[in-house]
Amino acid sequence: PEAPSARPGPTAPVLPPCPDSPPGLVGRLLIEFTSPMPLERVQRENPGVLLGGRYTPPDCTPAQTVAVIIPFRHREHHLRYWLHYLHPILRRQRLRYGIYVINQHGEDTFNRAKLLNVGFLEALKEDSTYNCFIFSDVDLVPMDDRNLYRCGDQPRHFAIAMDKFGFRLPYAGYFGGVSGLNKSQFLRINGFPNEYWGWGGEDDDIFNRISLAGMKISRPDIRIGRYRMIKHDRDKHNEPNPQRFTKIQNTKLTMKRDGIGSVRYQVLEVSRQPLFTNITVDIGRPL
Ligand code: UD2
Ligand code: MN
Repeated sequence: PEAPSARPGPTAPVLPPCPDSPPGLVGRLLIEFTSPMPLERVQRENPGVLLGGRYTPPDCTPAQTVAVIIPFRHREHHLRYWLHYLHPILRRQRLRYGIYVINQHGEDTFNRAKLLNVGFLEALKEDSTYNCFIFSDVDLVPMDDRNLYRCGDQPRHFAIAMDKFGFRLPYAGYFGGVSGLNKSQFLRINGFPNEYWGWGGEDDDIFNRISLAGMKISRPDIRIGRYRMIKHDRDKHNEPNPQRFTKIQNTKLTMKRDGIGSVRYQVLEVSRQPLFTNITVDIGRPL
């Protein structure tokens, strides 16, 4: 019998590693949310995106595989803008990525951080090679494509200069909006809290977990980490959580028992759409 060839055949070219600074970035971008954004148009403009919202650069081999996780309920109109702006940006950044929309089933109180935990586990079930997890609100679009959606040797905070905060960091420990952790950073903090129901506090708890684990937040330059948030009213069933102020005092005690190791949920549907994977999940309700 013939010895198997060690060399890749002509159909499997070995691509060079993707460069640290991708060529062809645009820099500052014009972002607006006025003209309507039909999903068919977004699909037409992104023919290179594969079913489920997966993409791999055609010309180089990325060092990481990135799962973008979006907590979601009843924001279809925001999601269309997000997909319209982000797919081309992530493509120019030469990322290998997949988009996961984690849709909370039912009308009980919203729980952003628990949905993000679900996204981490479910993305890994889809593809065990994911090693970088970017957690993004559905209504946040970067205004500069040099804000690279990658993980580094410390947890990363991307959305540091938002229009709604006058393009400044609102406070030093702010970690909301868009953040990124690699797999080992995420596991080191036992993931995110599952017990923040309703609006607020969960991002500060995550910041506390990172500090308590001895890690430091890394951030882009303030001129590059700029974002637009689609203007919106507070959603139904996501009222400010009155327990948030006391809960964030207790992260040190709660993070050991409450996190990725204790998350309970039931996946109701996984559906691979042309531009994203939708995972509808029952995460229960506050005790
Ligand atoms: C801020 C933070 C956000 C989070 C939140 C408090 C910014 C830009 N973002 O967002 O990261 O810490 O405060 O919980 O400061 N969502 C739905 N459907 C709902 C409710 C929420 O899809 O019914 C998702 C969606 O992805 C949304 C995100 O949760 O972008 C955060 O909720 P928000 O946009 O209502 O809260 P906001 O803008 O004050
Ligand atoms: Mn918002």
